[in-house]
Amino acid sequence: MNRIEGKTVLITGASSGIGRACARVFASYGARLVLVARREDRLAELVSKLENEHGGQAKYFCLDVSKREEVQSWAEKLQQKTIEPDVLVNNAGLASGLSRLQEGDFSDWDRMIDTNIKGLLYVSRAILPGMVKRNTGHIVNIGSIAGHIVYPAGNVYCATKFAVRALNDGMNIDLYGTDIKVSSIDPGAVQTEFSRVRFKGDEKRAAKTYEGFKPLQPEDVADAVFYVVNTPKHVNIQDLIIMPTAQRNPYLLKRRGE
Ligand code: NDP
Ligand code: 8X3
Repeated sequence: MNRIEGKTVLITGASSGIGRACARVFASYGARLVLVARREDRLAELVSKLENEHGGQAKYFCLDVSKREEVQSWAEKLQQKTIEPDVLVNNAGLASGLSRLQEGDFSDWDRMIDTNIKGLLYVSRAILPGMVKRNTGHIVNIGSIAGHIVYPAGNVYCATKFAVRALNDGMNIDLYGTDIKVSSIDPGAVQTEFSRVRFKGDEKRAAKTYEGFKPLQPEDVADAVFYVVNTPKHVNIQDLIIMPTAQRNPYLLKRRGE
C-alpha cells in the first residue's frame, strides 16, 4: 500500500548517499520533495533527474543546517510558500576525522556537534510547531550503530549519534498525546561519501573502510526509511537498527580472508 503519494517529504543532506537515495525512493512513490544540502549543483542535478524520471514535484534549498539564523530564515521562506512538510528526514550529518580524544581536533569536534546535533535540532525546531498545529507528521532521525556502541577513536562522532538517540526519545516523549510519529533509523556501515568526508578526501583510506565485505548501500537504508514512513497511522517504529550481514556490531565485521 502506498501511503506516501502526495505527501510533502523534506530531506536534509539530500545531495549524496542516504539522503539522495531517500529522495529517489520517495519520488518513485509520488511524494512532493523538499531537498536540502549545501551543494547546489548536486541538488539541481538530482531535482532535474527526478522530474525526468517521475515527473513529480521537487524543490531544493541550499542550506547549511548548522547555521541557526540561516535555518530560521529558510523556515520563514517555507512558511511564505506554504510548504508544510508531512515528513522530515533528519539525515544531514558527518564524521570529521578519526582520532583518539587526547589528540582530537577542535574544528572536527565543532563540525560534528554543530551539524549532527545542533543542525538536527534547528531543523526540527523549525518544522515541528507546524506539525503540532496540524496534529500530524513524522520525523525520521538518521542515527547510527555508533549511537549504540562506542568504538576506538569514534568518541565525538559516537557522542553525536548517542545524542541523536536521546533526542529521538525526547521527541517521542514530548509529542506524547499527538499523532506525530518519531523514528530513528540506525545503520551500520553504508557505502556513501561518509568515509571520504571523515578522511578529508583520502580516497584510498576511505575505500579501505568497505573492502572485503558487502556494506549496506544507500538504497538499503532508504528502503528502511520508506518502510517506516509508510506504516499505518497507528504504528510508530521508534528505533530500527539496520546492519550489513557481515557486520554484527562495530567490533564484529567479517572481511574476506580474515
Ligand atoms: P554522505 O557524506 O554521502 O552524505 C551526507 C549528506 O549530508 C550530504 O548530502 C551533505 O551535503 C549533507 N550535509 C553535511 N553537512 C551538512 C550541513 N552542514 N548542512 C546541510 N547538509 C549537510 O554520507 P551518508 O549518506 O552516509 O550520511 C547521511 C547520514 O547517515 C549522516 O547523518 C551519517 O552520520 C549517517 N550514517 C552514515 C553511515 C555510513 O556508514 N555511511 C552509517 C550510519 C549513519 P552537502 O555536503 O552538499 O551539504
Ligand atoms: C557511521 C558508521 O562505522 O561510524 O555512523 O559506525 S560507523
